[in-house]
Amino acid sequence: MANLILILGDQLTTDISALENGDRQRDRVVMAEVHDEASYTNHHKKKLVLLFSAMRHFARQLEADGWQVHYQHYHPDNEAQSLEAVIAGQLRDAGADRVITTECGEWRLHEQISQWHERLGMPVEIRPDTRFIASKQEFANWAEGRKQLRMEFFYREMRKKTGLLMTPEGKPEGDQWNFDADNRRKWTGKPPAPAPFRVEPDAITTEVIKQVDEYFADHFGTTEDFHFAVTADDAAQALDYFIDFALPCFGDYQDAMSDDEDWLFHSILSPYINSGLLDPLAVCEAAAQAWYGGRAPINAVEGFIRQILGWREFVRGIYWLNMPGYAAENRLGNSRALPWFYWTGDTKMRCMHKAIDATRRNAYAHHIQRLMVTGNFALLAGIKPEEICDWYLAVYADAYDWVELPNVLGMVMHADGGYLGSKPYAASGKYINRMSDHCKSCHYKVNKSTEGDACPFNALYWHFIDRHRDDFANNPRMGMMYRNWDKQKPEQRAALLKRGEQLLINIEKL
Ligand code: FAD
Ligand code: DLZ
Repeated sequence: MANLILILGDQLTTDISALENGDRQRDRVVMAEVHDEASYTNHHKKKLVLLFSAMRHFARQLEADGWQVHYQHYHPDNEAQSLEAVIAGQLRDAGADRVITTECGEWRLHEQISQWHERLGMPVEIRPDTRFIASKQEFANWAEGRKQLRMEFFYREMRKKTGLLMTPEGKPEGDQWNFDADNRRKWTGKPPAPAPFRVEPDAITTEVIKQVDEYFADHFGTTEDFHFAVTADDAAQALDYFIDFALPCFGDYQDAMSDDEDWLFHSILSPYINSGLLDPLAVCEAAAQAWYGGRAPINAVEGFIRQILGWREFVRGIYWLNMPGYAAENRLGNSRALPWFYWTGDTKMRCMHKAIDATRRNAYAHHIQRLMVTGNFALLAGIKPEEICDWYLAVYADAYDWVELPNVLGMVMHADGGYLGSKPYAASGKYINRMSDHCKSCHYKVNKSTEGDACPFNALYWHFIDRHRDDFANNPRMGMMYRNWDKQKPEQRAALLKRGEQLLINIEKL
């Protein structure tokens, strides 16, 4: 019996379950660059280059390993522009009698693939994705009966399960599960941040860049200065580089932002982990070894491992437990359209301009820019969840629905009513000033609230607090905000609300 083995663009892992027990002589691996996947959102040009080039390199590697591979290069005139059409064509061509694939990462495509057996009249075996540390079922078992899900408790289970940063007696290394309180330093230029790891484009990547510039000219971002890794070997070098040069400071400056440095001490590994070029557990193990070897402090290593073992696994669990309903949540009743400056970066708010401009150039912004700048603004301004979610899905090289949606809809927009996070990450300009040097070069004044040149985050923060009193006043973690609001003089409150209203009316001009 001959099988078609479908490998998707984010399944670039040689021991992916779909390839297990495959017959290299008889089975045919199918990989395809198709319009439907390349255009279901306005993917950043660098994400398209990364995926197409990584897919092409991966197909070559499979061939070198003895697999027969059918690979479809992108062309707008191709007849088959969906994965289903490619598979249907290959079934006819190869005379195969079964399709094997690994479960895909997004509900959208999962829905389609789960109907293929009927539509194609052929058995379709969908195997579990074993690259995650917790299976979907394991997460569902953990979540069962809990009204609210908290990452911290799930993370501790994952630490115990993997033994990462655990003593032989079953205690957390350093006697603490979480060193978050030690991860909040402002960065003032020292120690210098390492330049990002670079791989210069080879002939395959150069060809893909030309094609993306030609066929996806209207997509967001730029292909200029493309320097991502596109093979597992190069991604492994990016990991080594991070461990050697950035991990030691990752913890201290995890929440910092800078006017001059796009990447600071972040790993920039998410595009590789999410596409399968790096294994998440191996990444965590490499970080843990750096601590055991005295090459990085515990607040850095624990903080880093928590992001992958904790947050990454947690959001994936939430996604699959709650889709498809989760995507339609809008518990704060937001109705405002996404301002156009999210696509251009053309705003006088320095922090927003910097975060969006870096996003446009790099297909990357670090977590605090995503959460506390572009995310915080969308939360305070009451942007429609589906519009801000689509923006995040489009603009980052690491964006896939399963990870983007819970982060944006749940963590940032609180649109799930607090299911993922116990309180919204709403903050005024004071927070941005504490964690960055943006405010000193901003058109707006962070120490003003109601004047025409006052930082928009300030009045918008209080406007948000006031208009959502019914949603949050009884939240114990928000009580202090309401006490602070109620303590202010009525004239000051009225002036803040008036300024907030004006900002929202003139949102496109900020
Ligand atoms: P580092 O700061 O070096 O962190 C290490 C790793 O931890 C990352 O590579 C990533 O794999 C993981 N990680 C960290 N935080 C999270 C998190 N909250 N959820 C899941 N994994 C996490 N991450 C994505 O991979 N894809 C997305 O589409 C995405 N969208 C986001 C949208 C918003 C609004 C927010 C607040 C966060 C989002 N994140 C997303 C999480 C996080 O911002 C990115 O994983 C991180 O910025 C990637 O850069 P890095 O590799 O340098 O991460
Ligand atoms: C993101 C993406 C893009 C841009 N293009 C392709 C493609 O042409 N072919 C493919 O197989 N996969 C692509 N992907 C990744 C898929 O969209 C991804 O597998 C699903 O969204 C599930 O996570």
